[in-house]
Amino acid sequence: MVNLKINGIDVTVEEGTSILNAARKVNVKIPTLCYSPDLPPWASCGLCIVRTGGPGSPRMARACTTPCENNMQIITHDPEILATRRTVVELILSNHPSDCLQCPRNGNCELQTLAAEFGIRELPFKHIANGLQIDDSNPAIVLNPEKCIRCGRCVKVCQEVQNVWAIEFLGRGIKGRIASAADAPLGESPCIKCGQCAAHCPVGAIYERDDTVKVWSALQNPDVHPVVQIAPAVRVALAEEFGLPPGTVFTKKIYAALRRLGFKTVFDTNFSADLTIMEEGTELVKRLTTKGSDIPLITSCCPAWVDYMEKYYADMIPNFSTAKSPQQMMGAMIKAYWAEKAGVDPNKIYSVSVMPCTAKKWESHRNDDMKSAGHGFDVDIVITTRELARMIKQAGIEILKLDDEEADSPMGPYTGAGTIFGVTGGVMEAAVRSAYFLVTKKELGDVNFLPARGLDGVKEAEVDFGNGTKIKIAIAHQMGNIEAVLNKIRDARDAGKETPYHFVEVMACRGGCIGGGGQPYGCTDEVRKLRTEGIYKDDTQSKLRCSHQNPFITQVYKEFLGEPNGHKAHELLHTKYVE
Ligand code: HC1
Ligand code: SF4
Repeated sequence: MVNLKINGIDVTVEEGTSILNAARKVNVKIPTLCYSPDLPPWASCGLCIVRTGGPGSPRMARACTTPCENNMQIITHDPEILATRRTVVELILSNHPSDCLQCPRNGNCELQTLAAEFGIRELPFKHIANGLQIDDSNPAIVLNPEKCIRCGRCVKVCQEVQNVWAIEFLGRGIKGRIASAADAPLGESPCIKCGQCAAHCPVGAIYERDDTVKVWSALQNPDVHPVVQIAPAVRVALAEEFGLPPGTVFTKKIYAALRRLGFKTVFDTNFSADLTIMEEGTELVKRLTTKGSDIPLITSCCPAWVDYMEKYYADMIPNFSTAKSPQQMMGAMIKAYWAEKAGVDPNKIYSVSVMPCTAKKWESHRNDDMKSAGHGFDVDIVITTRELARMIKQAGIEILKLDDEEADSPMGPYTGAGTIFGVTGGVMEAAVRSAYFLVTKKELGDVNFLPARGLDGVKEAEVDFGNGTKIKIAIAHQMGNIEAVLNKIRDARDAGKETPYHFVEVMACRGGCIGGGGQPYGCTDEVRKLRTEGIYKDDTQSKLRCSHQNPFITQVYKEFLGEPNGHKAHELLHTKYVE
């Protein structure tokens, strides 16, 4: 351990702890712009300078990259340090547009907050505009290089965390900027639309495509029947936008707020997650029991992962589950099944989904399979958790004061298995709960499948069905962790050896969808853990915890779909992939 003083307060930290994190331990906040707990520190912005030799000492260091040493006397705030930080902020502002009122990050921009905290009223430096154009060629995210402060967070997360390398630094000095690889339009880059760059950008340089105006106009059109679904992970994060802690399970208030916004029918993606388990679980059991099948089966409900696999691992397309994602299954069921049942003209339905994810915007229009009900796209538009929060605020809805409401039937009620889709390992755990039943015709005693849980980048386990069937599984989340798993599968296949896994779950974002690129800002592992706890709380509080037990799932198969993996299910609920 290392002992030091920070502003005169004794601190003991583990060796290797940065001054920045040691200061946080004693509740001293040192300002930063380039630092994110998700990323390796790289001392680019210069805001975190501190004095390391006690009051008045000339020894200065950057707190984010400097490890604590015994007997250090850190001073984090004095007039000279404050003046230096102020100059750093002023220099950044001199090359940054001052249109805060029209900026997508107005009100939650880290630079704006710093400018307010430093009380900056006028700039001592000449303002220099770069004259760079907005790139809105990507279906999920928008890049405004004019607003880039060159903190590097987006580049680091895209390259080092996601291993995609869709964006990079171009130019030097004041001409330096972020751009998509080779300066091509972002829509033509290798970007997989995960939105992690937007989630980590401290300012308005990369943000989700805003589709709220389209939703508002549908809600105001008397000829339209607006229907909405909400994803598993939205319910444990939206409350953060209204001042409640991460992990607050907010489902029934969200249903109520959606009706106040004008949605006539409110469904829950958790229901179609249960449906996905029926389709994917059946597909798994079929592949395990049919000689010559492509094993492992790999999950396909994460669209950023689908995009990645089509771009980089197209030889593994046969291993991909053909089951559509819960979002797309719900879209198809709304227009093909529910419309007729409810006596609503499917051509008048405007189907909105609220997702923690920016890539879902792309998924909804991915190919013609997404028009399976025959009435335009099955999901017309996707908004993120952040966009829904803005809509609720614009409408003046005091969500905290609303009475709880239920979703509509039959595609609202869900089981605990549906809700855990929102965390890494959740699809696997939900599948195991039902696959056990499908294989053995017996219910699992303890449905908690603990090896699937937690933030380890790759989790491996064996599932014993107790009837002689044992399968090996792997769960990977955060794109950068996936290559190792895929290469292991590919190498075994190419060498004609036995597959290392039978079933693999992949989610592009760290922690799964609870850490999605469209979730409220400020997602760290601490936040991920709290949102995850919220998801498991929702699971354990559910009366039914296995998808096959959902009586409304039984109903839709009986009334409409027939058998899991049957003809109608294939038409509506399955898809194809292309190289
Ligand atoms: Fe997800 Fe899924 S869990 S992909 O993470 O399979 O976005 O929440 O909606 O579709 O259900 C996201 C979350 C979500 C789908 C489900
Ligand atoms: Fe990279 Fe994801 Fe951002 Fe695309 S959306 S640029 S893949 S971080």
